[in-house]
Amino acid sequence: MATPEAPAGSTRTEPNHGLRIFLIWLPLAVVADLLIWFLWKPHMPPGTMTSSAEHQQFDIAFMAVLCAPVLLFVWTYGAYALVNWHHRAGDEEDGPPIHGNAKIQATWIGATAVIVLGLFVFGTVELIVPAGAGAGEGPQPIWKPNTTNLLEVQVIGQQWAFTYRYPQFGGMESSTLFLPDHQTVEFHVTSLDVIHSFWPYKLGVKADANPGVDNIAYTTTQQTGTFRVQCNELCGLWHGAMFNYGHVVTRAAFQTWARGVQLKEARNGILRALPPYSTTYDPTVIPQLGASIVKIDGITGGAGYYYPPQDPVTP
Ligand SMILES: [Cu+2]
Repeated sequence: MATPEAPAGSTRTEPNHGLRIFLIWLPLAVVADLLIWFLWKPHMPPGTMTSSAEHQQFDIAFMAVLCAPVLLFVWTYGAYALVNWHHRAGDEEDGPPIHGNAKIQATWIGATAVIVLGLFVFGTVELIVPAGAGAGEGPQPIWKPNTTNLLEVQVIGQQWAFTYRYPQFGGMESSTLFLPDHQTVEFHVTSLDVIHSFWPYKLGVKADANPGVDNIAYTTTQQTGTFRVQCNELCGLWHGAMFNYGHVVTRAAFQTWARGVQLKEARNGILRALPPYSTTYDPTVIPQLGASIVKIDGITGGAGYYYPPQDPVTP
């Protein structure tokens, strides 16, 4: 009886495939990460108009820097395997029946554990440091900004418009959101009817607008410019049309605008007709305030636009 020959694979001396794959992967990963960080990051959404937007841009870029080497490793390994380990003509052998490799297993478990646990810590820190990362934290925020100089702006969603109330300017209300530059803003987001979502994405802010709820979100402006405010919660027939534009302007321009609107609304009676400022908004109190209300242009106190889009005093 003939003794079976040892499989050819077991006698062949193999090059150090792991080292080769590593040496192909390493420069690819370094180049990809440098391109992502220095070329792509400055163009990543949501931009740098506010502190929370900039934090989010940093987070997205940082994640991309982590992901690219993983993706490139999979591609490098795949390409290397295709080139070196594909079936060759005339080779009918099976590969050697190997199983278990303590080094590869330990490397795999170690590397994935470090990545996942690292991301857990990173995500937690990034949520806390920018005071809730621009998302609504409810009426009692856990994470607050390190300043008491806050501009309060109440965001009021209704089918299908946003209006903005400024309690520090006599409770005046505007259909356009103006913010001063280099100012920490405390948004109080609420709704008059159904659930909406306040999403000025270039500000890096997104907060649900629920009726009867005061949902607080923070951000700090750091660049002047125009941004779009979009409703981000399906809220009825004209949800898609529920957007308008806001502006971050210089502090002086903001003061001029806000004082102007306050004066105008004091003069034409709107301030008197608006319900007293509170963190949640109930328009049903308006008709109770007196019969003169229906005579005030722009306030119906009923269904529909409670304070309709109009051209505010622009700075
Ligand atoms: Cu909506």
